[in-house]
Amino acid sequence: MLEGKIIKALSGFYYVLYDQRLIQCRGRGVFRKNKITPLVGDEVVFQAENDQEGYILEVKDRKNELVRPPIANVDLAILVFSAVEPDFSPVLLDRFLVLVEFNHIKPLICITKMDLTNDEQKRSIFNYAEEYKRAGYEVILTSSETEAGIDRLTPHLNDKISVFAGQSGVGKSSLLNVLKPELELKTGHISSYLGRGKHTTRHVELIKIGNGLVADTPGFSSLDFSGIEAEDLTYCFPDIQQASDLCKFRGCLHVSEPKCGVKEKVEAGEIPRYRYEHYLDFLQEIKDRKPRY
Ligand SMILES: Nc1nc2c(ncn2[C@@H]2O[C@H](COP(=O)(O)OP(=O)(O)OP(=O)(O)O)[C@@H](O)[C@H]2O)c(=O)[nH]1
Ligand SMILES: [Mg+2]
Ligand SMILES: [Zn+2]
Repeated sequence: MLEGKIIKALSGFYYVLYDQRLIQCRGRGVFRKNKITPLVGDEVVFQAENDQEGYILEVKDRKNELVRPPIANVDLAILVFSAVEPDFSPVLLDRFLVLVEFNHIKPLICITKMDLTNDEQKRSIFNYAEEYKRAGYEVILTSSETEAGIDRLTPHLNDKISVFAGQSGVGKSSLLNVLKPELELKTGHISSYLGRGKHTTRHVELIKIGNGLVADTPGFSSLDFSGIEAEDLTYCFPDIQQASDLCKFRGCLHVSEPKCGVKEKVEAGEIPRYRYEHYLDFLQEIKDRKPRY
């Protein structure tokens, strides 16, 4: 029995990376045994029938599992935002950060298209970058046009499964093309027409970039907070979580409770007010959510 990682799933076959080779496997036994459908990213135990084919016997415990796109064991989410075209959106960034933290994935903030910014826009982005670093995040500023900052991005991919996430048109495919020119991914409007709106059943595949594996489809195609409860939200904001140690009441939601450490840090300017406001907006969104049956 051997162990490997599924890097592609297509028409009933799972392609398991083992010792630099791809073994085409069937899921025989797995479904009946532990009722688990193998996913791209899974660590599996398999039996080889020869050096090209085999069958999967067991799926190892997952550290996380994304639904759309279906990938397991994602280590890093590269949250791609453009500085301009479209303008940088802190509220959308905070939304992605919550989803990523909730799924126990490490986020990396990448703000790209820096070549298109004027001085004032640069200052604003530098300022945001500082604030997000202070909140505990890693931030990298890049341009796919000039390739500035790309060398700082590459080492983060090593020895991990990564997904790129971000709204349409921010420059995800352009970044991947710079990281791996052989990919020749379509950029501009074409990819949006092909990839968005309809439930495409196209397969997910992990591609090798440097020493890491990167999903070829954008992570987090749904941005709603289903599954996240009001009490979870504090833990999805590392800066708010840290400040909450100082809250007088356990279970403080930092809204109107007295002696709230979070509100004190906001007043003192140590937590940016917009982060706190996004927290409140998201909390309200969760509270307003209709129960689903
Ligand atoms: N000047 C400049 N243009 C960029 C940069 N990155 C991307 N673009 C342009 O922005 C547009 C959108 O880039 P894409 O890479 O296709 O964006 P995407 O995030 O993959 O978009 P979807 O596939 O729709 O999700 C294209 O016209 C790119 O040429 C950059 O760093 N600088
Ligand atoms: Mg794209
Ligand atoms: Zn509080």
